[in-house]
Amino acid sequence: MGAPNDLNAFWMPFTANRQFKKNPRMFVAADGMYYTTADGRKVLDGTAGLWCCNAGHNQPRITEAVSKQLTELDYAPAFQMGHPKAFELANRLVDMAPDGIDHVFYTNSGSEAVETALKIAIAYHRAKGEGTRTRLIGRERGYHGVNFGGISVGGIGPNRKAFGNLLAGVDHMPHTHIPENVFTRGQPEHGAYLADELERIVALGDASNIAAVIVEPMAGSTGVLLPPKGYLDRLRAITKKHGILLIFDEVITGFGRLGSAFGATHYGVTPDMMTTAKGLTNGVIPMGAVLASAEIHDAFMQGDEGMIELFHGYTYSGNPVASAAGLATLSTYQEDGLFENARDLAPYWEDAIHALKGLPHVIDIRNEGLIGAVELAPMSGKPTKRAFQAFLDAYDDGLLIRTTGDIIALSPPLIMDKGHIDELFGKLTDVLKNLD
Ligand code: PXG
Repeated sequence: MGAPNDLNAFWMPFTANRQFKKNPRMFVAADGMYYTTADGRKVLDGTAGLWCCNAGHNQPRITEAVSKQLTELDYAPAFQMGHPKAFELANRLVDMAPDGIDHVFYTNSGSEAVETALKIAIAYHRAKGEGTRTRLIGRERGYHGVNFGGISVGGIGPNRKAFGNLLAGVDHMPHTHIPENVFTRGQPEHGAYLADELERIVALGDASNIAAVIVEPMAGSTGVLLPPKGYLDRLRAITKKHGILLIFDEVITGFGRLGSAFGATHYGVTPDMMTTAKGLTNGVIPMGAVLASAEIHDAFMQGDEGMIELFHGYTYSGNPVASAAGLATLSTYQEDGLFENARDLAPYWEDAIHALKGLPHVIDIRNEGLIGAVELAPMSGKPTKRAFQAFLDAYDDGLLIRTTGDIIALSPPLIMDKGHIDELFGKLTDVLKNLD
């Protein structure tokens, strides 16, 4: 048997395991905007954990709600049984969502929300008598979690290459990251025309064979790619014209990241379904949710009322403890005005991040709401190394950032203030100045 503190047994996700275990980085506590490391140092959380702790750490209302729920009702069967908080949370989510999005299907993660939405899309068309609509369309550089559907519609090469045939019947639109838009503040001017690529795919595959298009309104994981002005509207118009469902993957853009409840509300474009997770429970208890239009939901509510309408669900769908965490999280966002805080701070954040222009290796900077990216020129012959070194140096300096390729991504908790922004970019400036 391994000793409790032996690091060997835990096969860590998306981690260079051998490198990590030689020189581990451990957090042992967190409060507000800061983590505490095993050696007692404070680290400013520049990434809200993994883009999920939007209300910061150790939020008393969430902690209390979870503790209380554990003693009141720890678990209730998810199939053919219910408990009040899952219904209450669904109503709260629908109230926050754009008009027309009226139903919630619970999952345990963003990846499962994506699989669920893709399955619902295909089954919806079948329920309407259009069973040939099975093809799915994603986008290059898209991240939709790590399950088979998600990596199939996703567009990140390394996440796909080792895993065989993936799903059949998938096409990809081009990503929206074009050189004309470097150093743009907020939404880029150029690139709405890239949505027209969908017309090309429709012409090749025929709309009668296509179930859905899935995109992140703002592509987070690949390194913060903002939608060009007019792009999402055009995608909405083309999908509608062809009877294709539009799914927004809002796992990162949901719950205030852009200064509004969702990317859909921020950009003023309403999809047919939205996938969420992360900020839904402030990352405290795993939970995801698919938000769907009444039209989709109602297409299933046909026939014998005693029959199960959708053969899909998880043991932990709407788990009571996760539901309690979700309710307390939404109350915290609302009562503390955190989405408004993100919106109010956004101009200060924008100025602070763009002030990094001119530092060594910086080739692009992008931002919106409380999210941002600093793209570095890769070291010759060693992609990802330079940004990862920045990550290690920042951690040593007491700042948590996230890197993907040679892009530094920032997505702090929405409780932050101007002092935290100054601290974050002060530290990052020092790191970038001293980077090889
Ligand atoms: N969709 C989107 C848009 C995401 O960003 C998922 C689905 C999957 O969610 P789960 O809960 O299954 O992980 C995500 C997750 C990063 C990073 O640093 C991004 C994610 C997760 C972990 C790290 O870019 N996105």
